Amino acid sequence: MTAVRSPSPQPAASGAEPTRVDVVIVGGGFGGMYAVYKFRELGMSLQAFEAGGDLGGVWYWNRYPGARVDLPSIDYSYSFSREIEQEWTWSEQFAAQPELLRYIDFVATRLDLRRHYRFNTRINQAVWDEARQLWQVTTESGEVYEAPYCIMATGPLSVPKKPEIDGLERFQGRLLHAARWPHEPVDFTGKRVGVIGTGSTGIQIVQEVGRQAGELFVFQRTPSFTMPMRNVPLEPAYMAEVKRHYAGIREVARNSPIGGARPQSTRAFFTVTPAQRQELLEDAWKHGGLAMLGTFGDLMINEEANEHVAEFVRGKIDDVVQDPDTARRLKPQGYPIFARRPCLDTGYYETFNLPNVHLMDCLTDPIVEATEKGLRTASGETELDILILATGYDGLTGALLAFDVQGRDGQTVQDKWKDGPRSHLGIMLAGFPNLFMTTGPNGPAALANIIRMSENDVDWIAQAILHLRANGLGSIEPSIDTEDRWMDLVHALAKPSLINKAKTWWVGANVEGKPRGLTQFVGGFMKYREHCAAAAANGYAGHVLQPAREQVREKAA
Ligand code: NA7
Repeated sequence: MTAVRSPSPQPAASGAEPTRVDVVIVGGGFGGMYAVYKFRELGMSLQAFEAGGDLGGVWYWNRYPGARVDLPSIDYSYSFSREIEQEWTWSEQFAAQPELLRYIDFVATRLDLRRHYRFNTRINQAVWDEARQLWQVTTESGEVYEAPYCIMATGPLSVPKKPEIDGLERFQGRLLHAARWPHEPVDFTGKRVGVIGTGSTGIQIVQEVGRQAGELFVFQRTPSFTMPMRNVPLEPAYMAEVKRHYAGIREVARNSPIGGARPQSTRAFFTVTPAQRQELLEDAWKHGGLAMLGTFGDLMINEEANEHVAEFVRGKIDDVVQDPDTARRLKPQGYPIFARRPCLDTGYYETFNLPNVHLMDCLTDPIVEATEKGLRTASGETELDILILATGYDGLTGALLAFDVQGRDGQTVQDKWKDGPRSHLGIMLAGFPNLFMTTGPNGPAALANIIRMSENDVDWIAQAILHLRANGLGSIEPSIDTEDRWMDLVHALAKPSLINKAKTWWVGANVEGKPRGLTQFVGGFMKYREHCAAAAANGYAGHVLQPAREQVREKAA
């Protein structure tokens, strides 16, 4: 693993000449970090930007108590470097946020990635200059960078959703957003704490803060299905074994629907007897993690089968939660299990047996407004010292739509996506030459291991750019026809999926005014990889490739 040392460009001061590089990379999460490494190894000059103060993306921001990855750490880690795989040792099956940040720091330090970044720097605008075949990228403070290639590694979960709760500015206690958590520890001892939101984030917070706070009020609108994580420490002998077999583990991950190993079956639910089903579900429950999702092959298309599994989980809530009324309110109803992101917990339902933890059912008693002292619901005011918003993200499209991105003829992404996101593979957009996304909104980003996807996408982008440079080409973009065909496939696969039956960020239902619909590729990560490979075959047939204009060729020479 040798780093090719290319000089880091100095920023052009406002009003000064633009700084010219080969590649601009926006984002310092897993996708951006790998892109920086990859393009540096290819000998290209680059400049990367990150709005946060350091690398880590969502793991930099989400420092709330209990933050933890819900895929096994061994899968949720880079595979591109054998050295990193061998040198890094995970301590838990599902790593907590501090360990993930340590891993990110280890990778960044080992590969000397930080010197390519400008931190605390937001990009405002990216404009394609057709005559010069390059992107002009402008920072918030007006510095301009120019590059033939621009990579938006901005992630599917980087823009916190604005809560639609009136009066939050009036609240005199401490207001915290899970996705903008302070770097110093927050002391909940003896405090009256409110949490709004019971998705993956809210569940992780509740199970942790419920054991610390004086009183915890959980404002739940839609209950989620959550299953036991059954996290365990990874013993040295086990990790040694993993390190010996990483190549095989990666192979399994790359050829699996979610980009990671988990039990899975093609067996249809009603092909086995009720007793066998019960046994399989019990086994999966005991196994923990996402095993339940893999018990049967038809859970996301057969509503009746899905309902049986949902009822099994509801039964588990009854087994744990002592107060029957609380148990009833915690039970998700009216949408299929796994149609919202399945959550993994460690004692979440048990938390509601603690005398200081109160479930506030916003379905029957909706939040009206925040007040100086706390939160007012239809039935009255709850006084709080700390209010935590675990209200989610403007997912998948929010990050790119936050920029002013202008493609050919001044077309904006806002205009292109006014009826919902459209792209080819979630990587490229017709009309936006040489603009690349990693883990974009029409790939499997929300449904698969984001690190496997980031590696796949960055490798695809690198291959495309190398193809341009090797063939005297100045730009690449999918043809409208290619983009249309990809979107037709995405929609056709999504149509029978039960995911459409829940109101979630996966279908854009959590943000007011956002176009609704499942725009994710639900065909599985392994199939997605096949489509990516096919798109690159035959000299990128299906793409519009423009010859390089003179000055671009000179620069590349
Ligand atoms: P999610 O899964 O979008 O959950 C957000 C939660 O916040 C959800 O329970 C929402 O209820 C609730 N919410 C949002 N706005 C409100 C208002 N105004 N009032 C009451 N409740 C509200 O976000 P997470 O951060 O938990 O998880 C995001 C992803 O991170 C997750 O899918 C994993 O991939 C990791 P609602 O469902 O809208 O009724």
